[in-house]
Amino acid sequence: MTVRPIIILPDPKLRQVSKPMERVDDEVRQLASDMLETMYDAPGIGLAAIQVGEPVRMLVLDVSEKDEPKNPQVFINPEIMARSDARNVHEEGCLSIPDYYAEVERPAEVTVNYIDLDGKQQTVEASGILATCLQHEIDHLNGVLFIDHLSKLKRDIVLRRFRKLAKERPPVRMVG
Ligand code: K1U
Ligand code: ZN
Repeated sequence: MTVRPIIILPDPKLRQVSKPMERVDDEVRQLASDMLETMYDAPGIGLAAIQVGEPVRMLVLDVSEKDEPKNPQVFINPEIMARSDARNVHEEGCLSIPDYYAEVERPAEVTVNYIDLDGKQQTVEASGILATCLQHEIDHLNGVLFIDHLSKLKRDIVLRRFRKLAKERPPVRMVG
């Protein structure tokens, strides 16, 4: 398992629409394992493959509480099949937009179809933080960020801050 670098706003890759995964093989299982390691290391409760630079439709999450056993979950080609009319407001953060948190309103419940690491089709009916996190991560697969759900004024302030930080930050050189 390897902790991979997480790409940060305004990296244009974050706006890419990720491609469906065609098979579940050892390479996919290795990527899932690296993503979980990267998520736990950050730390975070979710991660989409594009956040480690891989434009494929896979996400990982673990929304277990601190006093509960770990519950790593992997979702391949997830699709939202149904959304509740009822909505929830939750404070969200993003590992690609460090140290910025804001309240986002989304459907309170979603039904999601996906493929698991054994290649089996699954369905989950999610509510609470699981529903919020799944929607946040599925947005990443479509090039959408949680700041896109905020007012234009708030979004522009965040974008300006991160463009300035990127200019000050020397580019990361990948070795090997
Ligand atoms: O997608 C991401 O960048 C991960 C993001 C997921 C998320 C958080 C909150 C609401 C919706 C989706 C994060 O994990 S941000 C970090 C975070 O929430 C956290 C960090 C440490 C402990 C607990 C939570
Ligand atoms: Zn995010």
